[in-house]
Amino acid sequence: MGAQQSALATPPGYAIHDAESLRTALAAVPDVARVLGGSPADWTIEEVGDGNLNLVFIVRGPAGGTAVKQALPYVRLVGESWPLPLSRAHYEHLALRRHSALAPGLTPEIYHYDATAALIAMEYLSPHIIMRHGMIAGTVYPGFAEALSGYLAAPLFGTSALALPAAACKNLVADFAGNTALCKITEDLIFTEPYQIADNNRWTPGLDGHAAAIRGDGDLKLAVSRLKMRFMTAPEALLHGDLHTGSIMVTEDETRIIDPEFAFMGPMGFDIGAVIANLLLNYFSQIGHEAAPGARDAYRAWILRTIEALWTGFQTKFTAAWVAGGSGDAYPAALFTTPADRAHLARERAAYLDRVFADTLGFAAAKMIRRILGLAHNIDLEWIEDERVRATAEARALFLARDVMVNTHAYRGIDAVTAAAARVNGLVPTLDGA
Ligand code: SR1
Ligand code: MG
Repeated sequence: MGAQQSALATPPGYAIHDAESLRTALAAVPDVARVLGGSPADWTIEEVGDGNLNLVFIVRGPAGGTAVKQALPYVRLVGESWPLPLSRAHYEHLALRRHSALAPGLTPEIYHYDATAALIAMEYLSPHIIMRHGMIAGTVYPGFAEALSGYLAAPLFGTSALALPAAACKNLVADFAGNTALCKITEDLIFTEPYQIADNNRWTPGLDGHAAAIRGDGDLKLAVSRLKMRFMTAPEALLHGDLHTGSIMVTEDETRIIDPEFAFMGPMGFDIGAVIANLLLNYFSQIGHEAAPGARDAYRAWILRTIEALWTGFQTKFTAAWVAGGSGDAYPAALFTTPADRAHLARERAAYLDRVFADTLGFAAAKMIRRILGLAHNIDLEWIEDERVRATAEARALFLARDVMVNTHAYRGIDAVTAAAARVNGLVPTLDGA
């Protein structure tokens, strides 16, 4: 994909920062200089980005710190051969502002946005860590499901036509419509490439047969294409767009959501499915992280309970928001005034949530498959050094994902998914060359 494209021209004034140029730039921003304190010469600056796309600097001063994210004009994971628009920083800061207004306390505070430099200086979250790292270490996050279900329910409801007038929804679609390059990454890397021979694809030795089976699975290719169609054509709410456990920072008591650069108006289930997929991938990866067989069983059980609590929490909060504040142009209150009308509407809410649930499962399955057969993998699995163990974990995840995507409607509730995950985790998969 990227290899055929030419380098992206950057606008006048844009330059890729190093520590010293960033020091000079931040010194000229009073809101940031105040947070850091002291004089610029006192600040320590470290580039710590380990994501696929951007630079991330941690800047510390005598009074405090800031995390500075700068978009590169290309995909960091691949290099300059894959250009990527700097405008993603604009969409990220726009989404952060909108989401933080609807879900206060769950995103980092923004201190400064510089459109020319494609740079956001935000709150330095400490002692928070990337959730993926904590889960690899087997750390329980007791408040996570409660916080994240709130983050999902409030912005997904609050940016939908259930909460907003029609014109406001259309304006939101317009505000994010230009984020096409980031959507295209998703359209290619999640919904297309894992199902065909593609240069970007890679997988663990031992999974050749599994990858070939997926490429030859007509039912699966139809199912993922239906999901792609929904992703491309269902502007239900303002999504984060890349809500994996690398986009979530946690302590045992706090949860913060970062990195919504893939934000656009899309189907709600895409965000919910992203979180569930990443929890399930971590669940299957535990075989490669436990000190002895079974040592992480309690942790596995916590992950499955968390998945259940996440969905039920979302469902409850979303329904409550609709009952309390459904003042958007969809389902106008004036049409539902009698007890019979209200009973119809209650059934309609349940049906709506059933459809979001089906989307959630489909998107979760797609996101599991892409992390095993596509370009960008998860360290939950990648950090398993023994390739046979990693392939075993991945084959189990593929098996579950395939069934969930093709037989979505057989999964009547979230507990059916967690029960299936537990069953599949006990399977001994057949690996190539076994
Ligand atoms: C080329 S970008 C690969 C992936 O990194 C981001 O985190 C998104 O998940 C994207 O699909
Ligand atoms: Mg990201």
